Amino acid sequence: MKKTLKQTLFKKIKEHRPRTKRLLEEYGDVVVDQVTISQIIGGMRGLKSLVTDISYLDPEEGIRYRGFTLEEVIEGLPKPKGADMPYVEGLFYLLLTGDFPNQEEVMQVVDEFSKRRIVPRYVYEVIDSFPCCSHPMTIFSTAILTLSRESVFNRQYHAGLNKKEYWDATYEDSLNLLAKLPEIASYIYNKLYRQGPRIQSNPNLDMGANFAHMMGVAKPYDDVSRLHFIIHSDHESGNVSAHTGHLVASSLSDIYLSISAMINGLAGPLHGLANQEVLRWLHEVMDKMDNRIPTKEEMTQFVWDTLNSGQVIPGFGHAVLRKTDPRYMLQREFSLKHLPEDPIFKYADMLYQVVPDILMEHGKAKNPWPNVDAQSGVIQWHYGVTEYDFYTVLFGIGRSIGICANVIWDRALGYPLERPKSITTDMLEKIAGIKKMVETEEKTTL
Ligand code: AMX
Repeated sequence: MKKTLKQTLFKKIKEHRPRTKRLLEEYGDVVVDQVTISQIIGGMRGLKSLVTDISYLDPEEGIRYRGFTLEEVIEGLPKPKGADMPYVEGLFYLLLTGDFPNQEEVMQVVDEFSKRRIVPRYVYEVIDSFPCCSHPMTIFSTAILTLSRESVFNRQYHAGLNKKEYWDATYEDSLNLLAKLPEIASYIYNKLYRQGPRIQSNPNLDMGANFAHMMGVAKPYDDVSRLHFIIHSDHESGNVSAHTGHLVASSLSDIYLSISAMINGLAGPLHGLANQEVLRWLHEVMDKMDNRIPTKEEMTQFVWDTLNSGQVIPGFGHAVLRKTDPRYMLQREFSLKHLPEDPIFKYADMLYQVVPDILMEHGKAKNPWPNVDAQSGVIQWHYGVTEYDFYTVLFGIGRSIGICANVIWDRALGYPLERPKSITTDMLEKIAGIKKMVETEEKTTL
């Protein structure tokens, strides 16, 4: 009998624990980085102060999951029969263990997800009770929060759980939650935008196919969903959603509280919400153009108008990346294959041609190239999911997979409560030697 994911994971955890222990006990004083005033005031950019083995973001290359590029991940993971994109459940296996699962191993995870997918009725009641015009991310976050009462971790913790077992209960919570996310998200979608009867899930389908089925969207939306969830799952630890998930979980809040919190971070326009902002912005342009494809000059003018009115161009720039996001490129390749003639794709592609040069001339953004959000909504739109307020929920399903994997490992390795130190502006001025200079200046003036 093949080992289960949980058994394989436990073996990896036991192998890894001594590495963390040795680093802490024997090399704890080794200096990794130093911090500047601009990093302290400027959102800690580039400060090496977190650890994760699930993924690493190279500024010049883009994301690698467990050391593998996205192309290698998509190539190496098992795929459902007839699909171009792999099982999302297989990605979860890879993120947790660092190993590509074989067909039998991935099917065990598919089966686990299927068994845990039923959402308690009270969650639907909470969703139904939301006032109209609530943003789907607010509803999604609340629905997840509501599930906290199911937490295995909470139950076991209050009964007296050994620290070494924290990861196990968190693993159970994570699977229970991840399996339910497509059900919750598609319910929110149907409630907000379709008002028809809910499409029941099909326990024989994998996560991507089941989501497409519940959304009521035909093939290849199953592959679109798999691709979307896989490429959005992790982007190392420092981005707002990943960091929030880790931070909240570090106080031993359960996975539901942690994932709900990370969803709230993802809902900001500088982070995950940028994917809906791209579509909103493109539609403003389309309206102004009476749906005609603008010339390069016209599009250039729209971009400058947005910049000159003090707004950012959504879908461009990145806090870490310094080249075109490989997640953008993968989606562009998909679009070139499946929807090259779609007008929205043509609009988005024109942005790709004009925005980088403009941002360079504008001279502010450190990275003028497109990020993941510049393309993801275009694909959704093409397949009929045109309610762009919903796009960040899709991002949230994917991102939850990576954060759950991270939190399970955080607990397995006993990472403590996160608690950096803050100082005051007075103290910073003192460190910079500014206060003394200002006092001297004042005396001179007097
Ligand atoms: N359009 C206009 N100005 C931009 C810009 C863009 N796309 N990207 C960066 N800038 C500006 C910043 O606002 C900042 O201006 P300021 O000095 O007046 O404050 C300046 O360029 C320097 O910023 P930076 O160091 O290059 O970026 P950052 O690390 O501060 O921010 C990000 C990164 C993503 C928030 C920023 O590039 C941005 O706002 N992009 C548009 C929104 C977006 O696409 N977000 C999604 C990112 C990916 C994700 O998380 N899903």
